[in-house]
Amino acid sequence: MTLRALHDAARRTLDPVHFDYLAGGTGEERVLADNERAFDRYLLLPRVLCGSETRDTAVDLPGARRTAPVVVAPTAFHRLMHPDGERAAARAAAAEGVVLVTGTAATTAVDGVVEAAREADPDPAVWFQLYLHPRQEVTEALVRRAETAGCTALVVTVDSPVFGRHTRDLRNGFTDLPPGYAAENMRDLPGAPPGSLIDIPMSPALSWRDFGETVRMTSLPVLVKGVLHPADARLAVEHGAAGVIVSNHGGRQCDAVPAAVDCLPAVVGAVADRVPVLLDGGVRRGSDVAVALALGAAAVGVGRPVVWGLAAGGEAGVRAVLGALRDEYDHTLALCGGRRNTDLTKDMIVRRGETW
Ligand code: FMN
Repeated sequence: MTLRALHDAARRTLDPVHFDYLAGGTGEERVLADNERAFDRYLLLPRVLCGSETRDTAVDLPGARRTAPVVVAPTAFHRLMHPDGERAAARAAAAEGVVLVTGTAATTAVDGVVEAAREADPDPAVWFQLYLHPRQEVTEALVRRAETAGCTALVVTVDSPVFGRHTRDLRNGFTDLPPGYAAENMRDLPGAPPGSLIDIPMSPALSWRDFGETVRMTSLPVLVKGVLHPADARLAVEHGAAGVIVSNHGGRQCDAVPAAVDCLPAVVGAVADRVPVLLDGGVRRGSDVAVALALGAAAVGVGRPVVWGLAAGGEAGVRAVLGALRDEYDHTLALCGGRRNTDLTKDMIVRRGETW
């Protein structure tokens, strides 16, 4: 099945309110649309007679050597989308040999997610996405939970000082999880109430100092997710980040920011000589993966399409999405004369309508 077919199947399968939660963005959804559209403005300029029969798409990321430069981005509440929820996504990502990022807002606790990944691969790469809590002991409890579960890296999301105003959710009155579902990682934390949607910590008063303290409380590599400004990328590295993820949260936070891929080159210029730079937002085709890599990304994150697959077909649906992206990416790499990811370089990018 194509990604588009999986999207349509997800829409048919899901409760319309839950589909809107998945599909929607903030404001007039301008950034949501632009994330995808922006990829149409970058074209690949292939090299010829320099390829090989087989290609090596393996990538070294913090805490993980994986078979493809694709990461499952953290998306909340998988059990709303499929009864097997995060476990199905984790098995699929592990089977496909890619990193899965599970989140603070998962409806399955992180130990269950890693356990499911191990069913498919005894040595999986599961990263834990963390929202820093204004109370450090709560953040620390979450970090210990991720370490004990066997996560190989942490991802601190920094683009959410306050909740995004998701237009469709506000219209639908979707402001908390239905009974029977909870943000399971938030359960039984020191001083924190049992986990519901509104308990996910967000605070506009957090600072790079809080990030630095989080880096110091663990021996795991810590990536920063949600950076658009190159100055913030530099600050992240100065405070110990092991990687930077360029992201506008899939158009779910501020509706007046640039498309994620348009922010990538400046962040690459600022820090890619020191740490890997990843990108998420609008990646829908293997050629989008190739464009991001040519612009200097080490890997890309994929959010909504993974959940389309989950909703449409559980573990098999997620595998179909990841497999299609990997296959299309490998095909594009071959068409561009590449043998490995690093053969995609910036001189192979042109902007639509511009000559060079
Ligand atoms: N990012 C986080 O850091 N933490 C989250 O809990 C989280 N939940 C999300 C839930 C949904 C339904 C969606 C669509 C995105 C969420 N994101 C979250 C953002 C994704 O990690 C990622 O940045 C975004 O989806 C990438 O864009 P794409 O959906 O176009 O691939």
